[in-house]
Parts: sequence; structure tokens; C-alpha cells
Amino acid sequence: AAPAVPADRLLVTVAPTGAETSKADCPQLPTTLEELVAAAQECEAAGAAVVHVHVRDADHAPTLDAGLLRETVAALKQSTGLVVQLSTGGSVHDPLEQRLRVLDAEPDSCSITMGTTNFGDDVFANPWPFVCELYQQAQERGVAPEFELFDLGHVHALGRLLDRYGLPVGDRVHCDLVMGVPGGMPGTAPAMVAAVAALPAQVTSWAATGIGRSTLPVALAALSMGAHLRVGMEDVLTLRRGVPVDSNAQLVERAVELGRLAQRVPASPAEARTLLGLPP
Ligand code: KMH
Ligand code: ZN
Repeated sequence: AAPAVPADRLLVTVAPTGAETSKADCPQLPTTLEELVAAAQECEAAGAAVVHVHVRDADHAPTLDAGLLRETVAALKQSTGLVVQLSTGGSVHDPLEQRLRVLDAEPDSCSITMGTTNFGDDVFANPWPFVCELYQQAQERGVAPEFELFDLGHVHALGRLLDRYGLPVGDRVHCDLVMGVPGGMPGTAPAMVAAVAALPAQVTSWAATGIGRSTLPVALAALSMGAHLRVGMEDVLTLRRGVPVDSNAQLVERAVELGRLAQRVPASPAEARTLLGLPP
């Protein structure tokens, strides 16, 4: 049997940048490689174990440039112990073909969103054949998926995917409920309970993320259900109404503090690797 991680461990994933916020609107958003590495190091020191990465170009615009992705994975691996998870979601404007090629950068982990969802005024496209292709490529390359579930339909689709194609390498199934996206499931405790009740039996661990004002309610509900947390400036830019986030580390520190109150201990990167079925 795979080694167990103690039940009190809290996996904190940080999503420091995302693809939606502009540098002009939020100068403290880490968009250069130097800023990203510094943010990742601070977040690791604060208790994060996984970094979910979107890359920006020289103009601070989201990009899936293959060279930049590779350089970013290498820099994060060299300068932190964090599990490096590349986003395959990219931005709502990225073509599916380019999103598949993210895996060429050889991350430890990749996000896989389990279906199409309205995303504010945009559409975040994840057609079923694309999801199947991305999952099979992750299996072939030994990349640990994190399944992003924006809606109850995505939860059901995860079961269909695992039934059809089997388990990820490492036999661990980790997913993240992304709640409060305008177009997805709301960031509420009842929605979380419904989604968790519908998780397929193969799921071995789950986290939750609340976007914007649902950040704290979702974090508190997730902790009350013994789950893990994803936090970061991809998901929220204020600490509370009218108070901007200064750094991603602030959000990690808050997650760790909430976890401490719930008698949880931050998972180390080594424990995160075990949770995700990655080799030590
Ligand atoms: N930027 C969103 C359209 C992911 O990283 O996989 C999608 C997203 C999900 O952020
Ligand atoms: Zn993302």
C-alpha cells in the first residue's frame, strides 16, 4: 500500500498569479520569473507545499510559451522544494492545442478542469475529448493531475473519466473544488456538501478554493470537512473588504493559521508528493 500521510496534515496549495488579473491593476501580482520565484519561496516558508503556476510574458500578459514554461519549472524546482503544478487551463483565450502542450514542460503536476464552464462573461472551454486526451497524456508522462471541479457536473465527469481510463500514475486522485466562479457552483457550505457527496470513490484527497468574497466561507467549510486548501492571488485580491492583499505569503499564512485553529499541521512538500502519488 502507498505510504500514508498523517490525517492532521493540511495541504496548502498556492496559486500566486492566475491569468485574469493585470499587472496594471495589481502591481503586487508576481508576473516576472524573479517575482514568481520570490513569491514561491516566501509561500514555502509560510507553509505551502504546492505551487499552481500560470506564466506571464515580458508584457505581463498570460502566455503558454513552451520555453518560458520550461524555464519556470526549472527555476521553481531549483529554488524551492515545492511541488510544481502547471495550469493547463491557461486563460480563456488559449487554444486547446497549446494547452495540451503544457505537459512538454515536464511539471510534477498539472491542473485538469473537468468540463466547460461559463467564466464571468467568457467561456472556459474544456470539451470532453480534450479532457480525455489531456488526462491520457498526463498518465503517459507520469504527471500527477489535480482535477479542478467548478460544478457538480464536473464532479460526475471525473467519475466517468476514471472509470474509462483508470487511475493516474501513483494511484492517487486529488481534486480541488473551485467555488464561487460566476458561472460555476456557488462558494457555499451546502454546495460543498453536495459536491463532496458526489465525489467518485476513487478520490483520495480533495481541496477547495473560494473565489473572491467566497474565499473565507469556503476555506472554513473545507476545514470543517477535513479537506485541504488552495489560496492565492489567482483567486482573491483582498484580505477583507477594502483591504488589498500585499503578497501571496499573506494568504498562505492566513490559511495556515485557520488550519492551526482546526488542529491541522501544514503538509510538507514531501508529504504533498505522497498525497499526489509522486515519487519522493
Ligand atoms: N484561468 C482560468 C480560465 C486552471 O488553472 O487550470 C482557468 C484556470 C484553471 O485558472
Ligand atoms: Zn489556474
